[in-house]
Amino acid sequence: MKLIFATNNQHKVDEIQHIIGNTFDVVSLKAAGIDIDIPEPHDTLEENAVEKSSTIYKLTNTDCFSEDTGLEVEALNGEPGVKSARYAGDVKDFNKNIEKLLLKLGNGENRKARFRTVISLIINKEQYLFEGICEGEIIYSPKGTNGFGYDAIFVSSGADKTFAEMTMEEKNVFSHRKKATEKLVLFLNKLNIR
Ligand code: ITT
Ligand code: NA
Repeated sequence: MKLIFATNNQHKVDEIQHIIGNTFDVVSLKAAGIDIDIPEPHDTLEENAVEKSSTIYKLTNTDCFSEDTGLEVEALNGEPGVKSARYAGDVKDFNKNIEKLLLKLGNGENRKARFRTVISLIINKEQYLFEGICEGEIIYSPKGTNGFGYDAIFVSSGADKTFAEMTMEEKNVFSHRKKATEKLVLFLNKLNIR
């Protein structure tokens, strides 16, 4: 079955398609021919995820899901959190976001951080949320070139390298997105949707 994934981030599409395998065909907005900058005006990942899925549902009248992800750094009171995409300014610039975060953390000893993904699914006119958390820490300077966003400065608990030094398969062993997506798949399987 086809499921529209209300995102403009191709990295997310690739990761989630890889986790889901071939049970579901994940169709990005681009692949569905939908060119829209979805608003994310809220203060929580949950509300923004719902906003994205309901925007696309209203537009297409088709079952769909979305996700909002944030990096929550303990010593920064949970920042950048919901502001992760545009932490350093209006344009989504990963390098500037990383630079700002490292500057704010300085040499601070508490490097604890977590990625949190919230998936919003709309199916049979009902809306559901699934959460995935990956605990870890922020290193002192970027390492690796794979992945996207903050991957180069984040080392997951239980790992010995950054997400940007991992293949997608390796990242998917630990990742927030993987945990949230597994819950989504379990739920769809229970509904007997395939
Ligand atoms: P959509 O809203 O179109 O889905 P986006 O890139 O704007 O895509 P978010 O609003 O969820 O996504 O922004 C979260 C930001 O957090 C994202 O732009 C990345 O910079 C970062 N991010 C999300 N997932 C990440 C991951 O797995 N690894 C590293 N950084 C990540
Ligand atoms: Na976004």
